[in-house]
Amino acid sequence: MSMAPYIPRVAAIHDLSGYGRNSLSVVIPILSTMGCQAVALPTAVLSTHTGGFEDYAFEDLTGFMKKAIDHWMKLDIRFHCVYSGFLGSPAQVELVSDFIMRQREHKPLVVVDPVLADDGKLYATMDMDMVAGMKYLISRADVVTPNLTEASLLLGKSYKADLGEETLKEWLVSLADMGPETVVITSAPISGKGKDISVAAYNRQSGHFWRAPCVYIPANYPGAGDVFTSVLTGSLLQGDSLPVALDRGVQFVTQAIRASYGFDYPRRDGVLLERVLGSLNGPVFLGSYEWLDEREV
Ligand code: PXL
Repeated sequence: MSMAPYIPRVAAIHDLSGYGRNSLSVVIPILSTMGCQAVALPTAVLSTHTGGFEDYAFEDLTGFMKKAIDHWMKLDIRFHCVYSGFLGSPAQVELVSDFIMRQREHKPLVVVDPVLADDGKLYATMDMDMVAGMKYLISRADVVTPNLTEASLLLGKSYKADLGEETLKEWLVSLADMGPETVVITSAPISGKGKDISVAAYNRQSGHFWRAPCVYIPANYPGAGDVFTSVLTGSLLQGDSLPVALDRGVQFVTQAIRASYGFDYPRRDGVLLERVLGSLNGPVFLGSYEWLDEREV
């Protein structure tokens, strides 16, 4: 037996938004708690995230990223996973895509969270060039996790909060047709269930659709999507199946929002991750995922 440790090593390609519980500030603690080595490749540094703060300081790190990737390649560092999120400029798409190709022989799990927008609106630093870049980048991914707004932008469809189950499935399949084997759409409404939302997923190889429903909590916290995708990624790297990984992601985000919602503080400060992080270490109780349907493959 080899004495080298087996710890999944993840290239975590996100920004560092100093004051804010999002991006690397949540990706690193979640992956570490789930037993993965998070190797950070910051895409930009900010004083705060861009959701609800003005006049934030923003430094793009495209030049640094190139040097860091070249250094890692020279050291022959091999990654079990490449996980990208918020990118600072369209030029970074090329760098990340090139890095994925250079790691290909080690067969990393490539997770791309195409961070662009939410609630029908682009984030402050995003534009249609970044949308075009993300369309290209998802073609290199194994797993993608757009929210409903990002899914509409990637597909060039108009954003609609209530799609209906059949259209949601069409969107999942169309995104999979763009390259990724697994597509997860977050914040997808459940038709006929009031304000309840769910996370819906499709795997092209099996033809299965899955859904993990979440009870509605009237609170939108910036960074919740980063929390979800980080738990999903950690879970897949622990060897869980797709529906179990969805379920764990949904349950953890729900728990984090519940731990936060009863307190009076600005939502822009994000969920109280510090209060719930430890539960990622505990035994897994599977709550709620549903098998939706399957397609002929
Ligand atoms: O959580 C996504 C995200 C990541 N990074 C920055 C952001 C946001 C969302 O607003 O502003 C800088």
